[in-house]
Amino acid sequence: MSFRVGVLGTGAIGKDHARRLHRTIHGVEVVAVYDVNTDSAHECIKDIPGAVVMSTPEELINSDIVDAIVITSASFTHEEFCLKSIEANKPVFVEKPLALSSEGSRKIVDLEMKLGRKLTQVGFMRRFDTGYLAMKKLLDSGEIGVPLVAHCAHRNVKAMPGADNLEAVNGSGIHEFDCMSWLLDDYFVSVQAIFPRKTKNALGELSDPQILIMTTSKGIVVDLEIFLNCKYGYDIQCEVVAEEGITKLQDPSDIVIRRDAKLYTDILVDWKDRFIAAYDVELQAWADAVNRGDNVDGPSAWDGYSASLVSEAALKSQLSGQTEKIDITGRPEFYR
Ligand code: NAD
Ligand code: ISE
Repeated sequence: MSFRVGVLGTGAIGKDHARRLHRTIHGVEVVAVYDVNTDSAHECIKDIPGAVVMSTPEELINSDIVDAIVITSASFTHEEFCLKSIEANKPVFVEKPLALSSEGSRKIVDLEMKLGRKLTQVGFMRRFDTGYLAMKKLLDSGEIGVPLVAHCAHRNVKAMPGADNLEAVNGSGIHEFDCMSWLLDDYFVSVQAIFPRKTKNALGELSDPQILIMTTSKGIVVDLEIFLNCKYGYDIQCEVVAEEGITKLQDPSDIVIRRDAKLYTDILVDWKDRFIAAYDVELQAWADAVNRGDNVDGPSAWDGYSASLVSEAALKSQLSGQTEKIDITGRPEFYR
């Protein structure tokens, strides 16, 4: 079985996902793309025979040749494109964040519930990463007792142009908001943002690095360092301290090198390489779900909405300096 997909947004991850869907993922065919940057859209399909460039997002979403949508355009477009895809009754894979605000994410949840169909999967790929999965299996087994504390770091070599404090939490930290809730099987109830001394490498209004101290409903404290201009590499760290032991994400390096009186391993510099396998597994899971008629096998619109609530409270705390409450209670039966 196979379905036909249209990709909205052909920038960095759009090209990567289009290539992946065309070459690696089974049961799916890339038939159309759209981007405001027409050259980029044409470049994206140059190695995808038969695929066409559409003239508007609406033309792609409503086209008879498109069965499902992948949204990889700039974050501010996600809410609108996702709502239009749901209105067209088509399965939609949307990169994170689901929307720029919790209100926007909630509209997507409400529309799905109104239509009575779960159509949206959100691109929180860390849930498909072997390291995080192994940690989850161990924690769920209870072998090292219940989790008490988690230490996380999310470091990028260089911030995207124009990155601000919203991007720090809604573009980067949002991965931890989702994956730590999933990993710890809990949800966040409060967050406080702390700004240490700012690096000379951060431009504009971005506070870099920044620390978020988050507490879950069971009292687990998660500290997260977001450092978008760390210079040395793309570095994702996660350590969970439990009652009877500790589990920590491995650094993804292949080999150790001994040379010139030094012992070292390389550090990756790009999210594309760090999570390359996770993106493959994530999109295969989505394609299989669409072919089965389930449409979602992974983070749902509700998960996207929950992460938006954490993001919004973190933004509030960035301004107030105080601990801000998060209300993620009331998960509807529809999303259980
Ligand atoms: P990018 O800037 O390289 O690409 C964004 C693309 O969107 C550009 O080609 C731009 O022309 C296009 N665009 C802007 N406005 C548009 C519109 N109105 N209609 C159609 N296209 C439009 O950015 P990117 O790094 O590829 O990120 C794209 C999205 O994917 C972001 O939301 C980002 O958060 C997400 N992302 C997720 C991951 C992940 O690890 N899951 C990694 C990178 C990016
Ligand atoms: C980027 O958009 C991603 O989603 C990456 O996974 C993340 O690590 C990075 O910080 C974001 O800029």
